[in-house]
Amino acid sequence: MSMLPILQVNPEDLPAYAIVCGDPRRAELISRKLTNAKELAFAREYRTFVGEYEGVALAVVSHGVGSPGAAVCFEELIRGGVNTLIRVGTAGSYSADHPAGSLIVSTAAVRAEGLTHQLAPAGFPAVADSDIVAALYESALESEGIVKKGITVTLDVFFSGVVDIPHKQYKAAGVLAVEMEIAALYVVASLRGVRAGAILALDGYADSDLAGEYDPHTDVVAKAVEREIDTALKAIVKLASDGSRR
Ligand code: R1X
Repeated sequence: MSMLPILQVNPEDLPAYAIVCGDPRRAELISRKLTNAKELAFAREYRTFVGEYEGVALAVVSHGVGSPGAAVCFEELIRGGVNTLIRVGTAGSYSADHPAGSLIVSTAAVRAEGLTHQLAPAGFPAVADSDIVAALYESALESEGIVKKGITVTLDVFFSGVVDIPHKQYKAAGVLAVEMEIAALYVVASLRGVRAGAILALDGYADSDLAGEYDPHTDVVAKAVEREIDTALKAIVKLASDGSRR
């Protein structure tokens, strides 16, 4: 197969496992935890590394902000042979029960964005792979700090306009956190027959009753990001050692 046109990566260089994250700098940070880490490409917002963690080959790829751009990344990785994708991201919390610095494992995402509605019919679920959820949650419990698993919501909007986003309804329905890419990841993975999951470090509140000034650049958030990266890497090792599930 020829070069993936947007990621600018040769599919032959891609392993089965990938950690995906929004920020190209975070991809580099994660790659430092790998042995034999190698940068394959940095095209637009998509920065691709490969390497090994405890003997398991994986890619680390940044997907940028927002579902349409992120979906381009997910689609090309899957075309290139990746069959297990874990998003390591940040999100805003809906509850003081899980403040900034906590982790959330997303079991499913509300499709409150535009992209997946151009991919799949209304009512199609954006749902995580249950083995990935279990591996992420079990791994997170092995480290100190809050971790919850449940439904998250994926929006297109970051800075609000004049339209009311029904945060109160999402919160009342038990949604844990809001971010901008998971619905795309889960729907693309389902349509293409691969497995996906996501873990989020909370970096503030999405609920206006709780929100102060947004500052994701704190020690608490940095520690949570470090914890979710280690959790995702451990989860990949668990998944790779349990070949019978696949
Ligand atoms: O998913 C959201 C988006 O990628 C979370 O953080 C970014 C915006 O700051």
